[in-house]
Amino acid sequence: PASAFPPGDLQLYQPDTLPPQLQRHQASHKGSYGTLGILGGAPGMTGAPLLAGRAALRLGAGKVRIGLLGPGLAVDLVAPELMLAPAKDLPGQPHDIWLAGPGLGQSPEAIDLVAELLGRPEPLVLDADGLNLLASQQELARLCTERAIPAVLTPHPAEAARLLGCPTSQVQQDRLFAAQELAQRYQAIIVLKGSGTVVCDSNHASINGSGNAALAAAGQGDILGGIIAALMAQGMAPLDAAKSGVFLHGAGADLWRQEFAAAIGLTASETIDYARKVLNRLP
Ligand code: NPW
Ligand code: AMP
Ligand code: MG
Repeated sequence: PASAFPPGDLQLYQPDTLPPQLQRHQASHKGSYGTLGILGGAPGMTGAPLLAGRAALRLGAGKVRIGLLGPGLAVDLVAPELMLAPAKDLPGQPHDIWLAGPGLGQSPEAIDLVAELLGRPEPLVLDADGLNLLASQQELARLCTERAIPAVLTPHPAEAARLLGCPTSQVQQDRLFAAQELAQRYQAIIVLKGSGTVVCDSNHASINGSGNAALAAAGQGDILGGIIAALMAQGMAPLDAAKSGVFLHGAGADLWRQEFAAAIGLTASETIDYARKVLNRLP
C-alpha cells in the first residue's frame, strides 16, 4: 500500500493505512514490538517519566521499563504494566531503544547515565533535562556527534536556545534555521517543538501541520517523547518516527478539540488516548 506516513511534508499527511512496522501480525508477541527503557524522574518530577511510559505503552511499545532517579516507586497504579526500577539498574539490562530526560534533573548521576546511553549503539531519544545536560556538558555533546545512529533531540524553544547558546527569541525568529543548526551541530534528528513543530536532520526538514494551543500545558512534551520512542520501538526509522509521532500527538489534540468542542483544559494524560485513537483510525 502506498503513502503510509510519507517521508515528505507532514502537512500532506493522509495515510491510507498503517505502515508495515505498526501492523500487528497474528503470531506476533510483545517481543515483536520492542523494549523501551526510560530514564528520568528526579525528586519532584516522577510524573514526567510515568507520562512518557504510559504514552509509549498506549502507542504500542511491547514492554516499557522506567529507571527513576528519585525516591523509589514500586508501581504506577494507573499503568501497572510499566516496570519500575532504580535508574542505575537499567543500563545493565537489555533494551531496544532508550528515552532519557523527562524530569531527569541535572545531577552527577544524571550526567553519567546520559553519557552511558549516548555511547551505546541502540536508538536514543533525548528530551528535557537530557537536552539541558547536552547543552552544558561538552563531553556529552561530543558523544552525541559520534553516534552511529543519530539521536532524536526534542527541544522546546528554550531548550533549543540553551543547546545553541543564544536567546530563545533568536530561535523563534527563524525556527527552521535554528533546527537545521542544531541538526548540524549535534549530528542529530531535531524536533523543534512549539506551534509549527519543525522536524529535521542535516538533509531534510518538514513542518508539522497538526496540533493546537490546547497542547500548551505541563507534561505534553513528556508524552511526545514517549510516543516517538514507542514508534521507534516498533521498528520505525528515527526520522519517520519523529515526524509521525509529532503528527499523532498534534492530531490527538485536534481530535480532542473537535470531540469536546473545547479549546482549554486538555491534559497530557488525555492527549495520550486521543493520539491512540488517531493511530487506530488508520485501517
Ligand atoms: P518563558 O516562560 O516564555 O520565558 P524549562 P520545563 C520556554 C519536567 N516536567 N515558545 C518558556 O519560557 C521536564 O521533563 C515534569 C516559547 C517556559 O517557561 C523537565 O525535566 C513534569 N518559549 C523539567 O520539568 C511536568 C517556550 O521554556 C520555559 C515554549 C523542566 O522542564 C512538567 C520552560 O522550560 C515538566 O515537563 C514555546 N513553545 N515552550 C512532571 N509532572 O513531573 C517552552 N518555552 O525551564 O526547560 O522547564 O520545560 O518545565
Ligand atoms: P514541553 O514544553 O516539552 O512540555 O512540550 C510541549 C508540547 O506541546 C510540544 O510538543 C509542543 O509542540 C506542544 N505545544 C505547546 N504549545 C503549542 C501550541 N501553541 N500549538 C501547538 N503545539 C503546542
Ligand atoms: Mg518538556
